[in-house]
Amino acid sequence: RALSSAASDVYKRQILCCTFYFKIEMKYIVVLLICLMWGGSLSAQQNLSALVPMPNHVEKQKGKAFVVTDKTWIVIRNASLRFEAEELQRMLEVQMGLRLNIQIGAVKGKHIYLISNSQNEILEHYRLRVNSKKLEISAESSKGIFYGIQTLAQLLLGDAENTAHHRVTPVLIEDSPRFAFRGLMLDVARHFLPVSDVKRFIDLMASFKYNVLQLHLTDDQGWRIEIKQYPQLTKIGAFRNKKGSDQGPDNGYYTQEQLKDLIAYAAQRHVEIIPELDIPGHTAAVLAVFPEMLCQSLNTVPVQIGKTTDVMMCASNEHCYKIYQNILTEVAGLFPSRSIHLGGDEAVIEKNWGKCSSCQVLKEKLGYQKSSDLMNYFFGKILSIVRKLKKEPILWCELNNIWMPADSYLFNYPKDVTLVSWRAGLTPLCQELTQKNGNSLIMAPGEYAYLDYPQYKNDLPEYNNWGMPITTLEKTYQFDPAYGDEFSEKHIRGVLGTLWSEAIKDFNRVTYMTYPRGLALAEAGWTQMEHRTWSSFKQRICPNLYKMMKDGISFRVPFEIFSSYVCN
Ligand code: TNX
Repeated sequence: RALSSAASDVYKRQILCCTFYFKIEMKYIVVLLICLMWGGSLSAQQNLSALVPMPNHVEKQKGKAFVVTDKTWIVIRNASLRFEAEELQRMLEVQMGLRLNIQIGAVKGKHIYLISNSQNEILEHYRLRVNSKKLEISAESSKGIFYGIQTLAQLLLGDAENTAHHRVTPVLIEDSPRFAFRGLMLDVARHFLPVSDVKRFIDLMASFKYNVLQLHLTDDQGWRIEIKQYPQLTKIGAFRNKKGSDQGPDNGYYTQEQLKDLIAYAAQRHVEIIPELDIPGHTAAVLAVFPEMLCQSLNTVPVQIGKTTDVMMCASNEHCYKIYQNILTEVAGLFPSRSIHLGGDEAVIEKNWGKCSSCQVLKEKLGYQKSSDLMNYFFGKILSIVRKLKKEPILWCELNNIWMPADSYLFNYPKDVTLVSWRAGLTPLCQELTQKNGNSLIMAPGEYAYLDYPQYKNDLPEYNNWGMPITTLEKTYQFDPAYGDEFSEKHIRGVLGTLWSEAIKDFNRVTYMTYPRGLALAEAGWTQMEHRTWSSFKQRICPNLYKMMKDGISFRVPFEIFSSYVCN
């Protein structure tokens, strides 16, 4: 009976979900029908594994199940694991309908134990042991405990029949990630997302063991972070649509108080927020506020905040460095992350510094050959500010970009800069360069990790406004962050999925573009290649997508991978 009432609940939710989608756009109807049929077939399937990312060591155990009753406690030794215990309590209440008490101290008996032996938050390993006598999650950090809880939640999700009877099947899982950096990037500059939506995004990503959220806070389309010393930055730079409302999609910004709250919210879920302030290109919003940062000999027209433009900060202009010194000081004080991302991508150098007389004078003075060499000067000054603030710089790996002669490198990245490989086709070069020079590398290659690219032919063609390549779920799943080179793995920090938002105006679209490809990237970041297979992944994502549907989270149904065996 428990199962059939759960199933009818499921169907009610599906109908609700259906209405929800229906309201968004008529053309989703076909997708919805597939959802419904799919949901139906899933609710009949109670034993599917739902582990995503796949843990790196799973041993099935013989013996009887652990039975959860209303007398089972969640036991922690001290209050340092209170948040994790409450997470577990919430999860069990949703999945089993039992609200367990949390006990602090040394307790014996058939209970659920969360044991963190130290508080070394760098260590992400956890061990999950289930037998008839106890259920225990142990780790070296609260982060490890949190991940053990996410794994337990997925075990219960994939074993619905036992879960409905409050049973947990015996198992031993020893797990730690392949890469320390497992991130997603939200571009809140092109279209703004309110704090509440970013929090929902964090909830979801944390459940798949992502640990970094990069916020792309500034671009040509908007400046989204309050800087106390320069209130005009948000007063003007955050409002490109004069008639729009205060909070998105075109307008809006985060106050420092909101950001503190968001950072703390993310930290509880073991997600570090890395701020990105993109310079010297992608800067129309700041240049509209501070025209004195432009190359003075060039620009007579006021800069418009709006579309991605060619306009750039001026390398030879001291205002840039003074203003950014102040901005970066506030940013460094606000974000506890050790990293600051400074962009450095798509700088249209010849059109700007190449035509600016004072940049040319500076180029001669420094003995540089090309205008692009001024990137060394520009970032030399900016990076020394960042170092004094005790932060580590990250930049997009921009080697020989499309505005440069084919055989020239843009500039020499100092060793302490972590680079992010992003441009399709350039990853092997970025890998070679960083390995040779000793820089760390984060992998966000366009071929696999660009979440703004369409997921299937003709999927939302109205948003594919600049002919972006299609990146299917299967293609994303093929991503090996080491590009098959185990020797270069050591200098690779991890994986970043980037959701550029020129065409993404609301939270439904954000999650629709992110999932299910975000599940494939989570597994690329966490799971060793030998434990990854596409056929197993295709099955394991089903219960997770089904849960998202029940939770009212929009995602793209990957109908192209359906066949009778996938969800059966
Ligand atoms: C390139 S990726 C950009 C972004 C765009 C994106 C669109 C990168 C470092 N720069 O500014 O939004 O392509 O796919």
